[in-house]
Amino acid sequence: MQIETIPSEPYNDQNPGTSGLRKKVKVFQQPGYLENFVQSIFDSLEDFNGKTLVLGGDGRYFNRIAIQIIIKIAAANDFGELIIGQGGLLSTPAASNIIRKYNAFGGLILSASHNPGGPDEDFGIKYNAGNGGPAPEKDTNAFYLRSQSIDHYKTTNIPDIDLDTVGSQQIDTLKITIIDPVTDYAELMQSIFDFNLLKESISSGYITLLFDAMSAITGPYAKRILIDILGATPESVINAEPLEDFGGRHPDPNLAHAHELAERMFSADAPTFGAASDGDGDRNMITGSNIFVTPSDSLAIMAANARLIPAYSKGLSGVARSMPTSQAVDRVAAKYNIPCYETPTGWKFFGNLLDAGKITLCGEESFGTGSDHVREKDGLWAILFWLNLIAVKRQSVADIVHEHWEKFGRDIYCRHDYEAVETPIANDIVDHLRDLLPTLPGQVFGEYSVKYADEFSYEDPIDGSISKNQGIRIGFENGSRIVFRLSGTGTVGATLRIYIERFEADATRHNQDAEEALGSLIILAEQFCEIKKRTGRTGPNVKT
Ligand code: VG1
Ligand code: CO
Repeated sequence: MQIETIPSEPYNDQNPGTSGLRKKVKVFQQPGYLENFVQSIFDSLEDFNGKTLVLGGDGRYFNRIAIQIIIKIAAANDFGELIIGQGGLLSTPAASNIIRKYNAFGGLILSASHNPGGPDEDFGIKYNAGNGGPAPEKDTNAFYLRSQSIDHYKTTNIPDIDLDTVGSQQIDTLKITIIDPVTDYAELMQSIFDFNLLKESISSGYITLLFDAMSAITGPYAKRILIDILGATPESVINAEPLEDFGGRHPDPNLAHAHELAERMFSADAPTFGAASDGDGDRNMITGSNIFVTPSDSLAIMAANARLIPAYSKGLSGVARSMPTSQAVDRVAAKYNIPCYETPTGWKFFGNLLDAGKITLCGEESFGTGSDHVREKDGLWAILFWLNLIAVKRQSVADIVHEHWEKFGRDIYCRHDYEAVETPIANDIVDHLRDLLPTLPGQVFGEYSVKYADEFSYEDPIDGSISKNQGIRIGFENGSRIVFRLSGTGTVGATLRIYIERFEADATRHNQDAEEALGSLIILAEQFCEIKKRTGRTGPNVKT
């Protein structure tokens, strides 16, 4: 193996966002662009000589090409072993598991998650550390800093590697191992849930299910686990073949994008349980016959019932949610007297709490839930959790949700996304909101009087690091909240997310439509941020 040093010029836009570096494929295809970023990561890390790097992605367009490029750079940088998912495929949670299980130094995950794929769409890359979790901010800041002054990268003259044949090969000092992407993950799931009970519940017909893999990474995982192991019918998994362009759709599991699933679940012959996952397999959408479970409620329900699942039978050490996620899980934590942490958006902020054993479950309003079994959110894990709950409780999804609301009250919730807003307009909106904050406390808007108005800043309880500017929050005396933040995963302009919630204790009012129940807060949010006025738009692109 001959090592070559290739001169290159820095790109000024390689600042990772909420979850890695995401750009249009065309941006990644520029000469040296991917190479610079990968070399910047390796230049920022220490003591990995001879150690193992895990490599895999969600199979989107450019995945295979990127993997071949990265293999050569990793070889030149003196890694000892590369563990790669067959076909270059690994779901994000599966990659996290493999890093942990095989004591790897870290891993590179190639994905732009729920963003569309194809030659004119998105690609992404992120580094996960030895705990299996996304690199913390101090590392991603270091990668960015290095990328701004990089003047060369290292590569090798080894030929392209056959990614499709499972097995190991040795090239000089480098071992390359191609593994089945599903096996380790399926074993992990089997160690967490009651697979025998699930098999019985499915074979007896008590549970009928429909899973939409959205032509993304979870197809092979769902086929193996739900069909081969648990015995669901082949028709239970739809859009199961991973496609480079996700069939031209957004692999985003919500009622708008998973419309085939949504139609079936809200029809007369709906299965008992329906679910979907995203491009890289870390998100989940939970539905039951004629009911959609908001991700914030799902987290709270999982926390309240965790003891019914074998792996969590001893209870939870604590829970955490991202700041814009509804306060439903806080009520569960308070009732069971366990700690509840509020972190900024993005899974990297849960890592320290999970590593320190402070929390067992965590989640985000953006269809993400997970536990200490890996260091990523985990779509199929959440789905198996719900299936296991249904099987133990012998209740429908709707009954489980309604019973939870009766016990804890309902945190009525919605999120409105205004996508691809011109960046200067979006920045003006945020500046305007910042100016407004000091004037708001004490002001009364109808039934809502402002209790606090601030910009969320987080001090990590484990390492003391501080993350500022993590979203603007306006909280009311009755516990309602409006939160504004700009997305850190988009690739075009800026996306403004508006998160709105209100608590409803009265069980006779639990079955309201969220948009209606939150109507006056939605009007207030516009009054504060003026997004419609400033963009001329009539409403959000996506409501979840
Ligand atoms: C979004 C979600 C956030 C999630 C992130 C990565 O980030 O809001 O909760 O952690 O995506 O998820 P943002 O900055 O666009 O709001 V994934 O499945 O895209 O890796
Ligand atoms: Co994802």
